[in-house]
This record gives sequence, C-alpha cells and structure tokens, in this order.
Amino acid sequence: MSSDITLYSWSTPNGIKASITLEELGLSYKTVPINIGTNIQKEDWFLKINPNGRIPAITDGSQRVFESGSIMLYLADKYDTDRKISYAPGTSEHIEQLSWLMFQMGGLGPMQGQANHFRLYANTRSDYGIKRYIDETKRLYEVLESRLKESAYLAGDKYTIADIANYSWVRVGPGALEIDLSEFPSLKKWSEEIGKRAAVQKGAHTPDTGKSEADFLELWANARAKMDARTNTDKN
Ligand SMILES: N[C@@H](CCC(=O)N[C@@H](CS)C(=O)NCC(=O)O)C(=O)O
Repeated sequence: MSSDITLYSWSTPNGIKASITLEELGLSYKTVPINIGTNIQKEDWFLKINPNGRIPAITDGSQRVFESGSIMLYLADKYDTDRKISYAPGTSEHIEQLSWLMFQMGGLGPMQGQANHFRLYANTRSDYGIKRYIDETKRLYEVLESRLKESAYLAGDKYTIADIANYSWVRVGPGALEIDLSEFPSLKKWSEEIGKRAAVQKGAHTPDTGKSEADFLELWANARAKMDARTNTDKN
C-alpha cells in the first residue's frame, strides 16, 4: 500500500518495533537512518519530530508520531483495516493487546534497557545494578512464559503488535545478556516462530547498519569481557 510515511530509526529493539510493523502491514515508506551513536537524535530538526530525542519516530504527511508504542497503535488504527496484526477496538482481545503492549513499554523495554546498560555499556561496574536489572528482566520473561503457556500469542490466538513489541526485546536477551531461553520454553518457541517471519527479518534490519548478527554477538561478548575485567564499584 502506498503511503506518505517516513521512518526515522536505527535497528535497535525499540526501533525495529516500528519497522517490523510497517513491513507486516506491507506499507511503502521512506527510511531516514538515525545513527544514535552520533547523536543526530538530539539535533533541533529531529526534536521537532520527537521532542524526546530518541528513535523511532515517524511522520505520515504532516502528522508526527513518536514513542514506539504509539507508532504501532497509530499504524494499526489507520492502516490495519483487515486486522492482520491487531484486534478490533471493542473486543476483549483488543484490551489484552493493549495490556501486553503497555507491559512491554512500561516494563520489559525499560528494565532490559537498564540491564543492557549496566552489563554492557556503563563506564563503571556495578554488580548491584547488573543483578537487579537482569533479575527483573528474567522475572518479566517468566510473566511472558506463563501467558504463552496458555495462549499461542500474547493477546489471543493471533499474532499482533503486542507480540512484535515484546519480541523485539526478547530476541536480544540471549546474545546481549546471556539469558538462556530454554528456561522459558514457550517463550523460546514463540520467539523462534516470530523470528522466521519475512516481515520480521526485513524489519529487524531496517535501516541496514551494515552489522550482522555475528557482529553483534562479538560486540556484546567484548563489552561483557571489558565489564568483567573492571573492579566492582558498589559501596556498602
Ligand atoms: N520509550 C521510547 C524509548 C526509545 C529509546 O530509548 N530509543 C533508544 C534506542 S532503543 C534511543 O533512541 N537511544 C538514544 C538516546 O537515548 O539518545 C520508545 O519506545 O520509543
């Protein structure tokens, strides 16, 4: 379907929620790569699109949309008229979809993001921070596991934007944080199945940063080794 959508993004867990949704809906869109390592996202022109200075954001004609969750809801509302990846408002599944989307936006994303920060990127080593956020991430994976034991997908028997949002973070848990997904068998199966979808494979590499999965695994392993070599700086 043709559209006037421009995606401003980088292929990070939050960024790919938008690109996978666009791909799943078969929408044509322009991509403006925002390499967050170079801080373009803090420039004035970009703050007019996302005042929060983060990716992803989209414009659709003169409409700006920021925050990955609201981008997904916007795209589903406006373009998913066939209900390919969303449930219709007014249904109980629609409320489930909203609940699991918000679970990701308010829980899994921020907590796993902090786990990544303390485990990989902080310029000081805090074993307290590492444990606190990895434990919380695993607790949230257990919540997903319980749900997926009873339901094929998070909102019901259909794959929706709620699955896309949570999948985008779960996919990097093993590689970045050494979380063993076999401890969460239903989550593992769900994640592997979602990972096979063509739209997911395309969206997960949009924009193309030139880095492969193997490059990321190496990058994360090096970052962990560097952190492990430091002395813990927690004060008692
Ligand atoms: N709640 C926001 C979070 C966005 C976010 O944290 N994006 C990260 C990439 S995953 C980012 O832009 N980081 C660069 C920065 O903080 O300057 C959303 O879901 O859109």
